[in-house]
Parts: sequence; C-alpha cells; structure tokens
Amino acid sequence: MNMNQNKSKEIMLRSHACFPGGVNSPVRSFRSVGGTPIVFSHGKGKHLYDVDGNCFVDFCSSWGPLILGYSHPNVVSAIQEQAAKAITFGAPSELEVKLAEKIKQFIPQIDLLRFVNSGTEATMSAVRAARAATGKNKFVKFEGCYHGHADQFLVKAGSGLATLGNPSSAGVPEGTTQDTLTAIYNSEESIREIFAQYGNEIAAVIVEPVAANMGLILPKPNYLNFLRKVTKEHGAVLIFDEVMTGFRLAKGGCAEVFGVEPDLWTFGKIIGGGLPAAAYGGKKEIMSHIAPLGRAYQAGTLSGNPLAMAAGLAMLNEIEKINIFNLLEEKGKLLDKIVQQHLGNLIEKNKLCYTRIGSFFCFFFGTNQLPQNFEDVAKTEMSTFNKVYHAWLENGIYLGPSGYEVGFLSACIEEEDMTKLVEVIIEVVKH
Ligand code: KE4
Repeated sequence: MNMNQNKSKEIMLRSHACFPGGVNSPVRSFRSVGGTPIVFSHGKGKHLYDVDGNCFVDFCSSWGPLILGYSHPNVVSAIQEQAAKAITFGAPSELEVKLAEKIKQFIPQIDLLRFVNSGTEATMSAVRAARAATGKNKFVKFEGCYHGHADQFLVKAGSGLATLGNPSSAGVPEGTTQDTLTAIYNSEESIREIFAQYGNEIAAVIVEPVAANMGLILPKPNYLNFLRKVTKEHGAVLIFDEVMTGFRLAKGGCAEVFGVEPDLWTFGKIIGGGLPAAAYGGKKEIMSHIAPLGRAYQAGTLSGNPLAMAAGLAMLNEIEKINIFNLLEEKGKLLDKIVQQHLGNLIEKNKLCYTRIGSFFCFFFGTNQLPQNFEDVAKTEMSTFNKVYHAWLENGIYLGPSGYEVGFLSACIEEEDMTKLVEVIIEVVKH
C-alpha cells in the first residue's frame, strides 16, 4: 500500500522553489531515508496529520521539544494569553526571570544563565564563555556528537585518536576549525592523547552526556567522571550539551542521572515549549565573563522574548506537576518489555539491537552489538533502517527521517503504539 502523498508532493515542488533542497533544515529533506518529505498540517496529543489526511503516531516530538505531545492545552493557552499582551519587548520582562528561576530550581548548581534562540547559539556561546574564562583557544568535541551548525563545530574527525579539525562543511574556513580537537566518544585513550598533546591550550570539552545525534549511545560507566577529572586537572571547562537531554532525562539533568557536575550546561528544545528558546549557563566564575558583566560579547534581539518564556514556563510547570520523568520511565520500561517479547529472537539472530535511556530509544540494524562510538554506528545497516522507516510511515508511525537520530516517547504514547512500532520492524527484518 503506498500512502497518498499527492498534496505533500505538490507543496514540496513549491518548497524547492523557495528553500535550498526545499527545506529549512537539511535532515527534513528525507535525503537520508529516500522518498518525499511529509508535509504536516496539524497535530494533537500523540497524533500528527499531514496535508493528504494521513494520520501518524508521533515518536519524533519535533526533535524533542514536544515532550507533552502536540498542542498541550496549558502550553497553548499560555502562548495565547501572552501573545495578546506582548510578543516581544527587546527589554527585560518578569517572564524571563521566572523561567530562569524555574531552571535554577531544577538545577541549583547553575549560578547564572543566558537565554538565546537556538541550541547552536547556546553551544557557540558556551564555548566562547569558556575561552574567555580560561584565556585558551582550543576545545574538544566528540566525533558523532552534534552541537549545532556554528563553524567551529563543523569538523570531520581525521584518522587516529586525536585530530585537529578540518572543516566538514563548505563555507567554513580552516582558520575557524583549527582549534577544534575531535576525540572518540567513550574512548579514554583519545582524550588522554589530546590532553597529553595540547593540555594547557584547551579551554573546554563539550560533550553530549548521552549521545543522541549518532543514534543513541550511552556513556560507558564512569566515562563522564573521567572527563570531569581530566578537565579539572588541566583547568579546562566541562560543558554538558543538554539541548536534547535537558528536562527530558531527569529534573536535574544528566548531572543528576550520572552524578557528574559540569561547569556549564546548554539547553534548548523543551525550555522553549516548542518556541525558539535555548540557554547556556553554569558557574558564575565563567558566566561573569559574558557582556555586559565581562568582555565576551553575546547578544540577541529575541533572546528571552516573553512569548517563548511563557511557553517554556508552562511546559516546565506541567512536566513538574505530572512528574513526567517517572511517567516516561514507566513507558520506557514497557517498551523494553515489548521489544524483549517481540524482537528477542531477531536480536539473538544478530539482526538488530535496541537501546533506551528515559524517553529516548533507538534501534540499530545489522548487528546485536550496541555501538559505542560513531565508527561503530557507521558500520550498522542504515539501508535496513530506511526500509523499516518507510514501513513505519506506511503504518502510520512517524520518527525523524534519519538512522542517525533517535526515537522519543512523549507523555501521550500508549502501549498499542509501541507494539505497532515493534511489529512493523518484525515484518521488515524477519526475512
Ligand atoms: P538547534 O540550533 O537546532 O536549536 O540546536 C542544535 C543542537 C545542539 N545540541 C544538540 C545536542 C542537538 O541535538 C542540537 C540539534 N538537534 C537536532 C536533532 N538531533 C536538530 C534537528 C535539525 O537539525 O533539524
């Protein structure tokens, strides 16, 4: 059965006349999975509806923000109410203070923070703050971790354990990546090698404490403790990029989950309630270098705008009220059970593997050995993921269109949805 996508195709033709590749963010182009992108018209709770009238159960949550599902009434009414008062001031408002106080109530280790408008701005600014505070230029990222599209992050890892960054994107001059060092996720050796070679030049290590941009890869036991120890020894700032994990995995973030406290945090997605808002923050010794307190400049017309603040505040209040972390852990455990019941034999036959933490989940195909780093992920069968992906779509299930992304459980997902998600995999993989 081929899903009717006539209207999506017609609109995508117009999109190609407006945007590069017909999209406003590359992953949406379906280039990774093939076929025509789905053009959506509206969503409610766990359901997404496209312009052709197809209905999907959503496991993408718009890449994370919609942890409560689509158009949660409390978030919508907070936006409507605020919009009628003022959408943006470009000046202080109490709403930005209220959201910051709520974030600091969740994560009291954060002394100062700054709102920005995207995860990219948050991570870019966090590295700038670390450089200003340490007076050093180099920083370390990990192959396969994604921190947004600022020049300095767009590097490809070279061979060997530790490599100086060469641009992985056109339009990025070598000069802007020459201070970006790339390590191997979960590898202590590559970090030791980098610090042995560049130790006193390194301003920061930025890491996704749970990697969710190369499929889902958990840090090895004590790996984050190791990063904390090495950065402390060398006077480098440890930055947890929690744009994806923040306010999804635990109230106190990955610091609570893994018992490791970074110096700076970055957040996005959930804290804007679905509107553009993100933040970076942490120790005042570092954040006090940010203008106008310090000399590291960072600014933004719509930073802290009351509309996004109202949406973010409504969302954080709701996730606190319903204790979403326990609720999503229960749903996650149910998914584990369903996977074990229905996919156990396929896992034994080395056809796939599954991993989950909180409300993030991921299937890798062509192996039953969980990848530990990007190189491992690159060896999995993305062609099988793509086949499963299209079968999910045909069966009314929507995930982000790439095998390098993760699945999200929202508060609205039910047992029947998880069972269907898994049954589709059996149909494709059992042969
Ligand atoms: P944005 O600039 O897209 O708001 O955030 C960048 C970013 C930073 N850090 C992490 C850990 C992230 O995952 C992201 C962005 N996430 C991707 C999805 N994995 C955004 C999807 C897209 O690029 O369209």
